[in-house]
Amino acid sequence: MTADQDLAKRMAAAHAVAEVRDGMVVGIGSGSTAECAIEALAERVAKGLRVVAIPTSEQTASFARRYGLELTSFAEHPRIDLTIDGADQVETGTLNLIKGRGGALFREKLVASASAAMIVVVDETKLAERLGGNVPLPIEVTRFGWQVVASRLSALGLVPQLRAKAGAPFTTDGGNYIVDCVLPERWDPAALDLNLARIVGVIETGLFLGLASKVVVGRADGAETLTSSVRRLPAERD
Ligand code: A5P
Repeated sequence: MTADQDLAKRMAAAHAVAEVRDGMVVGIGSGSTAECAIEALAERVAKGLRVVAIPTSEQTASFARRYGLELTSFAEHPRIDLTIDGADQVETGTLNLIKGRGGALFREKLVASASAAMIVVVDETKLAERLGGNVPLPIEVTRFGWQVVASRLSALGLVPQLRAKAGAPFTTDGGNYIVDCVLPERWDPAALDLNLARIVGVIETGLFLGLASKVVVGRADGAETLTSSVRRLPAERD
């Protein structure tokens, strides 16, 4: 990561964290930009802001603990006021996202879907006119029979590849596998989302449609906020 990219991520994180209010339940995302947000949030907490946070991965949980954030769970707080998370790709016109390069997509999506608002923090390299291209779509699948699931993904026109780490399949916090899928040149996000949901063995996908309320695009010298007019409220998604 270049120094400018690091600055851009911190700038986006600071802008998003400025929207956190006293008493909020905050969803905290995974990845390097979300970690910048945790640091910025911890600074505000040190100055007296009171919040509790729900982490989207074990890695985020331990990072947040190290920064002294108070963590909570859905048992105590089933609704989240605001989630701040990164993304692998943002479609600028719709604010639809691809997420999951870090492998935390299931918890990230559950947390986003339980949140009244979701602010996505990225640098400019994540912006695209259309989702896909050289960014694959991560899909979390069951370990049992993952090969069957992969062949059904192929039948939809995707090119799936089992994610590996240190010579073994990568395992998520939930104990599942991830297949990274190259998307076809032409595809319809809403139709693909529905088709994927019908495949037995697909736990969740990194396609985040209608979940982001805002995207803060950080730059070394400032940040720009993109706003969505199409976010569906949690009640409409239930
Ligand atoms: C984690 O599973 C992903 O969805 C991350 O949000 C994504 O990879 C962004 O990470 P960076 O902020 O490190 O690019």
